[in-house]
Amino acid sequence: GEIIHLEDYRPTDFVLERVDLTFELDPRETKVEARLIFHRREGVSPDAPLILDGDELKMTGLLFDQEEILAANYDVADDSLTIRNLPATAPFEITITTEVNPEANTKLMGLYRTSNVYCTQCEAEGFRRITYFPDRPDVLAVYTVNIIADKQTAPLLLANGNYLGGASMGDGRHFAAWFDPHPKPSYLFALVAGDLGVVEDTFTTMSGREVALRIYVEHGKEPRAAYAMDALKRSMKWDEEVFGREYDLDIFMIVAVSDFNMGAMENKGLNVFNDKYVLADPQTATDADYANIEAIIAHEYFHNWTGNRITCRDWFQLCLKEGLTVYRDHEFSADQRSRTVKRVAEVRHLKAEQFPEDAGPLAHPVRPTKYREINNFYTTTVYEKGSEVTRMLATVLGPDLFKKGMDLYFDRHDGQAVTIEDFVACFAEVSKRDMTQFSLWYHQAGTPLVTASTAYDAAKQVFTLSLEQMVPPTPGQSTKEPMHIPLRVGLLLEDGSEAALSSATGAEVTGDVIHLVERKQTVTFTGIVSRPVLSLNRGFSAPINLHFEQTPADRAHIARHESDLFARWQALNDLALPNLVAATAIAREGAKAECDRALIDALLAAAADARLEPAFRAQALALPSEADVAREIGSNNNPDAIHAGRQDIMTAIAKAGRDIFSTLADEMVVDGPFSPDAASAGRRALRNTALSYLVYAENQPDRALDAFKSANNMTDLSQALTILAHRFPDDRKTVEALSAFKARFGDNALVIDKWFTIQATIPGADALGRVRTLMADPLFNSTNPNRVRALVGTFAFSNPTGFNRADGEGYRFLARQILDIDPRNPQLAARILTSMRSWRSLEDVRAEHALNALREIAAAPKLSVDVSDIVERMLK
Ligand code: B3K
Ligand code: ZN
Repeated sequence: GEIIHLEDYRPTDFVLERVDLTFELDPRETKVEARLIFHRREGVSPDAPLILDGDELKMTGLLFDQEEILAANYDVADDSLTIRNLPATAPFEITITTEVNPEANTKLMGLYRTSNVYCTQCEAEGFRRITYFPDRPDVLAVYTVNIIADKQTAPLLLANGNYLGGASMGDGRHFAAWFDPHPKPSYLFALVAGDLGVVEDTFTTMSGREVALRIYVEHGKEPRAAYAMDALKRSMKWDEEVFGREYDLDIFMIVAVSDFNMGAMENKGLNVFNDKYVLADPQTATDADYANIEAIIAHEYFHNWTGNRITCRDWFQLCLKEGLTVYRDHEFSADQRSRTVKRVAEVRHLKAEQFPEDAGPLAHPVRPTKYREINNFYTTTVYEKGSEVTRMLATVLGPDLFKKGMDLYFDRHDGQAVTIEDFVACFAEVSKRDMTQFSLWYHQAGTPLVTASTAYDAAKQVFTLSLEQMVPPTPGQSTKEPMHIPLRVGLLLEDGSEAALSSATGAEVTGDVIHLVERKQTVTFTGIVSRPVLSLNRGFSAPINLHFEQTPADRAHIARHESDLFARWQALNDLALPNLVAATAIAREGAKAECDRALIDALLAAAADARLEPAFRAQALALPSEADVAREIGSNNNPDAIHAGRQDIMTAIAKAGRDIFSTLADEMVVDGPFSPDAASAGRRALRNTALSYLVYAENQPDRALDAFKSANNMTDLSQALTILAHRFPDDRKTVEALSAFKARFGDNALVIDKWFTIQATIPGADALGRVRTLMADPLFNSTNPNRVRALVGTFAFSNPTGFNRADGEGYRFLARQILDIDPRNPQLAARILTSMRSWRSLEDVRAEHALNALREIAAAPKLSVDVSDIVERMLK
């Protein structure tokens, strides 16, 4: 658990030239032989030893150029292997034999077993659990992999690259050999062996090469991989068309497994996926599932260029591949679906996940400078804020220069392991802009706060916009420099037109972008003929918190007239938030809150506006979440009051809009066979939103029950069940619906996860008892990460009133769960524990309980580095 610092980076002493691996697979005693060819790097002292990483390894053999190494010349520990007296210049071969136990590998890092399939996960530091190795991303080598296994139980033998050949061995075993011609770091290594079904297709690349595409799933699940295959082909095409990137092997494979610590992994030519992000059909997958599958298939495929062909020099550069690849998958989804709706979903997600991280004890820069456990830095800051920084780069440069910069990056760094500085330098070079200040986005943590105020002088026809920025202090960074904040703006005039921004002085303006670069800046616009309504941070061009006291009338004007549809959604959100905050205060006093007419009118106008696409209208009607309200209030939070206040506002809107909602519920019925396309999904979303409001207005379950009974797809079915469970948890009809759902889908793990999730998120203090009961259900499985996340994770992350019970039982429960999970699977435990990252913004009584629960975890003996790193940072 040492702290690793960015400034300590230096290249390895030895250059790895080639890797030859042979696996003799066995569920409990797998033999791995690694033949590694090295030479000493020029200029390195001839005395320097070769030091390789290891983790929980048992070494059974060690050779130098096929000869035994004298005991005096090496030291073996379970986390490292040191070899001395190696040649000064000549290349040499080290052969290491290790034995590993895949079945006992519950951490799901390295080589493990899932449903009788051998599979690997090596990022970030899993390869060292397979053999001793220079396990770091700047060590790139060409790999040959031989796999030997029992033919009956493992007819399928896969590794990275192209298939070389294979044969039976006569002893009931067989072998296969794979060769990956592209030099890669060990974290991209993968091996899969077992008995799986396959879906096959082909893709012809832009230069006319035919690539074999294969998706492997459990036997019988092949039909559920069709959508993933379609998404893969669309991703391959899109990356050629938009980024000019072509695939580079003869075959591209995806394997879906049911035990996986995260979403998926971009191993070269052999992606391994959590089956949740591969399998879909109308009866079992929701529209959100389809959208996630499309996005994650694309994300992992896009890594082939942003991550694999060009990789990271060290793990501090993680956002080099992750932030950029998230940006690419966001753009892909925007092109495949609705750009505005996608942007709204992204911003909602960013604010719900990244903003709290950036405002709490786990805040860190997009490019961190130190870590204890790298697995704890696969965060929403590195991924989603990293993507926003890439988006801002495109905004600051404009599309043409951004594309030029990307092309230069691909050209210049193909085959290399590079840094954020290398990446940014490409954009500085093509734009001739000094990117030093912009780069602060990578280095300064915390969400900038921009305060805006305006004045209009009718006589002079002058409009002034005063901007001030402040970046809050974060752990380890008490003072901050002003950032380069690109703000897209619109000046909406009374007659519905927009004022030209070309007259602006006081800031650089390019197109509709104001470049805020000083701590304080005043921008003056002349020739403005009427008082304009300012639409600020259009499209969420910068990931900031904005303080701008705008009248409800101006916000309503934006909500109705902005040409930027994202800004319309933002304005509705800005209208709703003060209502929800006020309602919270009233609920805290035990009274019932009223809702402003301006909000109701604006929401209902959007709901009924047939010119707006249904998916957008659904987003407009989805009020800020309880977590959004908590963030807006900022401190001394009482989740019960937030919940009660929000219920009051929902009910008021529901009653006022009853006719509109009832019309929408009828109009938005989707006829014909199910199709997961964005337009149909949008209609379902709007219909289900309308249904949910109607249930608020009527306050009885019949309508949801009817929807549950008549649903012919999982989106409608799970939405109806959610309404029943959340609104009428103890009603006999709800209990019956829940058991009917369970009986119908009992053999489908991914749907049963939904059954757990729906119940884990039922609001109120009774939730904990329900979660405890569900943990005793035979379908609960504490070793399957998806199941644990569906019940324990969702309860902690997504049930504000249940988890934050005033008596602190929720926190104590979580602490016990973390301590129970940690010895088996530290990554999973550490991730779920981050649900407590905002504990300091709770009111005193809850905060005290949360603190005690965190202390209980911190005091436990034998914590993993993963959990102790998180808990210690949360207590600092
Ligand atoms: N690169 C992987 C994540 C690996 C997480 C390791 N703890 C998936 C992705 O971002 O595409
Ligand atoms: Zn990624």
